[in-house]
Amino acid sequence: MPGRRLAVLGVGLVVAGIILITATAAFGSAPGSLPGQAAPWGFGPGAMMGFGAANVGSAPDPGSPGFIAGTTAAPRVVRIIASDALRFSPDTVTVKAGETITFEVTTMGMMSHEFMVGPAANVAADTAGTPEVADIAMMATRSLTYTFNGPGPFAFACHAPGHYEGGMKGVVVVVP
Ligand SMILES: [Cu+2]
Repeated sequence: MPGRRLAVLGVGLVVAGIILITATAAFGSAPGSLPGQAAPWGFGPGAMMGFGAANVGSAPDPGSPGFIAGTTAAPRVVRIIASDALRFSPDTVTVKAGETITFEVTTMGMMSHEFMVGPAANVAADTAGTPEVADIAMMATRSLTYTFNGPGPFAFACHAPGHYEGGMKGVVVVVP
């Protein structure tokens, strides 16, 4: 019966369409990203540097095309991944003197991490009062905004037990 075959074909096309739409939606939000958050590994704005690049998802840094210095009104976003290997990626962040940066720190892995940023000596010593976000759990993102006044040196670190000793730290390079 030609009529029945056409009806079956029609249903098949609708099902194929739904599958296509679902697949597109799945690709649009990277695994691990939460609703309303930009994907930490970059299908969002700034992702053109490619999967696996250290600064995926971050705004252009000083010296890169499109760089806009962060201000207190409009901080520049730097995305950092914290891993089970006790590493931050990237582990070197370049800022312009006086810039305000919002660090968006995402944990990729099972371990919870912390993110402290400030004068290098205070970060190394885990000095009370140094800006910090804690309990960044698996696939969670927490942000911390900091203004880099003065020449530094500045650093960042995770002071979850054993992590700093395991090498979980990074440096902030200040350029004029
Ligand atoms: Cu850690």
